[in-house]
Amino acid sequence: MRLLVTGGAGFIGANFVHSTVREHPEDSVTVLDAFTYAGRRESLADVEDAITVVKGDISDAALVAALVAESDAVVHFAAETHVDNSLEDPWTTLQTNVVGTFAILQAVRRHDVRLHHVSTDEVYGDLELDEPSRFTESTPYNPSSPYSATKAASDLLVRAWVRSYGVRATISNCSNNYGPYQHVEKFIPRQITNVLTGRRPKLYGSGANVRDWIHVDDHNSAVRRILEKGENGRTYLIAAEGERDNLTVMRAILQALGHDPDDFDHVTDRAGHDLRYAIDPTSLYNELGWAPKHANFEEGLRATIDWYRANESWWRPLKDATEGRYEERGQ
Ligand code: NAD
Ligand code: TDX
Repeated sequence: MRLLVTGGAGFIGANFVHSTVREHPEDSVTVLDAFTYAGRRESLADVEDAITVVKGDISDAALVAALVAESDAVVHFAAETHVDNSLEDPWTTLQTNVVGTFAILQAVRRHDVRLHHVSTDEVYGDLELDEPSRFTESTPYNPSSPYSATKAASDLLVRAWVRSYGVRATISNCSNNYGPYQHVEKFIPRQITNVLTGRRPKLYGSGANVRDWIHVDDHNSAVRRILEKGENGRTYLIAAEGERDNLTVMRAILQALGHDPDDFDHVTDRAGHDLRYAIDPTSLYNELGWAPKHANFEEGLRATIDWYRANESWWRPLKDATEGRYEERGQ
């Protein structure tokens, strides 16, 4: 397959490129990435000789059309992905997530190329802590933040292009990812690198908020399975039964790093902070026979901590600027 991977220099995209080069050497991979603050050539250094990297914006219709014309499938990861940034700068988020996805859709429509659109469980809004139900493919969309609203909009565009124009596309909505190459603005790497740089970790609010954690390699193996076996027009929910509240994850990180589990600061809560995400992944398990390989969260967390310890040269250049932005917001 000739694969076009948008956002391939970001966290999940770079891990997807690594696993594709490793497990599918018969594929050719072209990365299209704007190299925003979140995209890094260093994340692709190990595979740079095996792939083609194009620097460009997914909203650039002519560039996207030219690249799509030479591809068999597009795996669309590129997005503005941080909720806190989207609250501060909703325009950039809307431009990339909505207009960018529109440009991808027009190109795959014109050239009849298969698309897999990578989305998030945040489109469903949030759940109560004690609610027995979890998100399924039929849960109504109810996004809370500029990030999740624009991801929801992009999903709806994909559905409309399937129905109206016969575009061959699938969508996946995944829960919170963790693993190597995740930007230090995100919860888990932020706390690990705070400890490693002598800063105190920062918890929003009381830490009661629940996220449903999945290892990035499991997310990507599910994306690959959907790309190969998914039914056109379908939405698949990806998760690995990994619900944990933020306080529990915070304490696990501190303990794994040999610190007192209460050695952190409570900081200003996020505006509109979603309380709980939880996905029922049964239909993906049953229909596509997929299962996670890294379902032990504590083990995956320890391996991720080891990766950040061993790869300071990757994250160190990002750290001070990221913490500077958080400081300005009181977070
Ligand atoms: P990330 O922020 O680490 O990477 C995003 C990448 O997209 C970067 O390389 C960036 O340079 C690139 N990009 C941004 N704007 C662009 C533009 N206009 N044109 C071209 N490239 C652009 O994000 P991530 O965490 O790897 O997320 C990837 C995808 O997975 C996103 O669509 C996100 O919504 C989705 N997702 C993420 C998670 C998670 O926990 N991180 C969970 C579910 C779904
Ligand atoms: O310093 C922090 N302290 C803290 O308590 C940060 C950065 C976050 N948090 C909390 C907020 C959330 O409840 O931790 C939780 C996780 O926060 P993020 O890492 O910002 O992730 P979240 O907002 O849950 O969204 C993530 O998962 C779904 C990704 O950023 C999205 O792109 C993805 O769609």
